[in-house]
Amino acid sequence: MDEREVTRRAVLQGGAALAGLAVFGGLPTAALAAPVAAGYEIIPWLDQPVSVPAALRDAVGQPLVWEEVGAQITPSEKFFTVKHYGQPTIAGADWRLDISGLVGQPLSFTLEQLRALPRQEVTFTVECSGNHGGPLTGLVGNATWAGTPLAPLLQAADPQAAEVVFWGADSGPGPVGDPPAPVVERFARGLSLAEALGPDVLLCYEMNGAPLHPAHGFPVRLLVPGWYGVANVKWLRRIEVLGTRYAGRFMGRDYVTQRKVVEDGQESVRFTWVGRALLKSAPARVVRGPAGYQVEGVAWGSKIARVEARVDGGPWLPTFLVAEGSDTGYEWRRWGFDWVQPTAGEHTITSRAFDTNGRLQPAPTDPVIANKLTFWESNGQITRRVKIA
Ligand SMILES: Nc1nc2c(c(=O)[nH]1)N[C@H]1C(S)=C(S)[C@@H](COP(=O)(O)O)O[C@H]1N2
Ligand SMILES: [Mo]
Repeated sequence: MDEREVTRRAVLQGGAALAGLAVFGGLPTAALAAPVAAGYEIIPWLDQPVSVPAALRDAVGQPLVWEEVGAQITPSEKFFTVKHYGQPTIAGADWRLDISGLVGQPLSFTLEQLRALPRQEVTFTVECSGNHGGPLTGLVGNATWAGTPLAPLLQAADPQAAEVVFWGADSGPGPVGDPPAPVVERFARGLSLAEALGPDVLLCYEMNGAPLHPAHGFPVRLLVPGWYGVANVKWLRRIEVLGTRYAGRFMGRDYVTQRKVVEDGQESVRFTWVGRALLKSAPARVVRGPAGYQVEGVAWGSKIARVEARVDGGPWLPTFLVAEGSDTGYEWRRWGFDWVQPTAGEHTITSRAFDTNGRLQPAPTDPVIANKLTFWESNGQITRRVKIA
């Protein structure tokens, strides 16, 4: 590969992309030091996301600015937040995590006790399942999370049933009855015991090397790598083993996908709750350098095998994957391609990801997307618009 190509690819490498050296050869250190090196310019998308609608402003904060995606890790202060019931104030010293319900041995932990237990890290791309479904498009970010594995603690509590509910400290109006009764509902999500015992499930107290920020769940949140954001309960207060399936708001009323299906010749609607993350990719930005244009993006939600992109609805082109990050399938892979001599004017860029199981990110016309009646789990292929001067 010629030197200009190396330099252009170096832009995509962003910050400390040392793993990339093996793939792309000796990158100039200057290019590694900054997300966009001197002489490079980001071309903003024409289709800029709408600002967070007033009705959602209490719940949704700081969506990702796609043009800023120039490194593997999303800085914590730029990481999106979702708070359905506001942000509870919790003093770390007073906080306790209880494991209770149908257990042989109820347990209770202080923050200090959890921090003294074996520490495990995972880099995981958290995406809200509402991302790209409605007007919002930046509800995704990649961070390195640390905590202690849940499985040994849950096992020590000797669970006697198969449903595990994770209760947050936050609560809001519980819509029971008409008119609603004056009661509140706590934020909670359920997992099966088998899911909760997964080796990567963490009681997480750290994000990108610092204690969890209050917005991200201080002192402790559940971290369930491979699942949509809603499973990752913040401000965790209690883990309860139940003898029945839990059907709170965020399992049975909200975060429920409705899809048209045809069964026995009859069209009907099927309701499924949002659970595991789905394969997805998105173009992130177009960069112009001295040697030409490069399109950069990310792909996540599964182990990424490859990503293809197309310009103006033309043939699908291969992209290169940046050799950075873990291969757990939990964190996004950055990809890019050299956009050779684009003509002046408006263009569209579309991407599609393939995972290592041979699955393909669905097109918007795929029935799995097209037959959806709700906006959750919108992992269809994304097209952005850009104008080349
Ligand atoms: N206790 C509690 N946990 C929660 C939520 C919440 O409102 N309350 N929102 C969930 C949703 S819908 C998402 S997408 C993620 C977002 O995590 P973040 O705010 O750290 O980015 O947190 C999840 N955990
Ligand atoms: Mo979410």
